[in-house]
Amino acid sequence: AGAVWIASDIHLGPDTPNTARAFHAFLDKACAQADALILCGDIFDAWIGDDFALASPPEWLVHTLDKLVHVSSTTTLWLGRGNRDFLIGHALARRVGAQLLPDKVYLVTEYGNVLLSHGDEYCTADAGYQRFRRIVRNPVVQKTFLALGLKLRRDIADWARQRSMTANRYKSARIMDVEPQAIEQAFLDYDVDTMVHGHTHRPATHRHIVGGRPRQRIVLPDWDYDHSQPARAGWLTIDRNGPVLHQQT
Ligand code: OKV
Ligand code: MN
Repeated sequence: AGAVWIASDIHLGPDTPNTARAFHAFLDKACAQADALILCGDIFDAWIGDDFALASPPEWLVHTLDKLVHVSSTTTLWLGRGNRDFLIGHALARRVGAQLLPDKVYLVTEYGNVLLSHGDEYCTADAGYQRFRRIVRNPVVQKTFLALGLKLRRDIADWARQRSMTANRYKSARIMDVEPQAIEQAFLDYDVDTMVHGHTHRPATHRHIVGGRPRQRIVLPDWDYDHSQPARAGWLTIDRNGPVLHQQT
């Protein structure tokens, strides 16, 4: 009892049927064993508004929505937004019976206090991304985007994805990872010994000494059963004995 399960970066979309299947199997297991399930961002590879998804959900999405409804009927479901599905809103949360999480979550567990987030906010060395983030997170910009027709929203999303792929080709691994200074500051600001995030797709448990105290930062893996060989997936469980990172490769 008292187990929290956490996963992120599943990146579901129209061309990830195998990842969806693996994720649905994970949801069944979480239903049976977790007291709460937290999905902390990028469950979807793109999200251009709840209205698009809910009015007449595409085939690939229907099954996932039903699964999430089933999960929330059995266990507490929390939904966080990532850098890709940052437009997820209360309509989707209501549709699947989940609660929306704020950007940073101070999670009180039987094991101790944990700072949980998607993780992109710590990638402060990536100036191009942080600029994109500031723009698309502006409420006025979001409201304007959501008022556009579906076709135009799709075209803008395609354009943004193309642009991002081109830009990322010239970014080093260090720039695309979290910035150590931003991590240290978060440990101090939130006064926690454990941080959990996803986003970087570099699963690990990092040991840090910050403010003279040992701390740990657990990075969740991304999921891919469609484009990667071998397939990858994973999640974190936290109960009174502490966090355990479960990895499937
Ligand atoms: C999400 C990312 C595409 C990274 C655009 C205002 C704009 C929202 C949007 C468009 C894109 C989400 C909603 C997507 C994340 C990308 C490419 C790179 C690094 C505006 C509000 F443009 F009008 F200002 N978007 N989509 N990227 O396709 O899901 O995170 S998306
Ligand atoms: Mn991400």
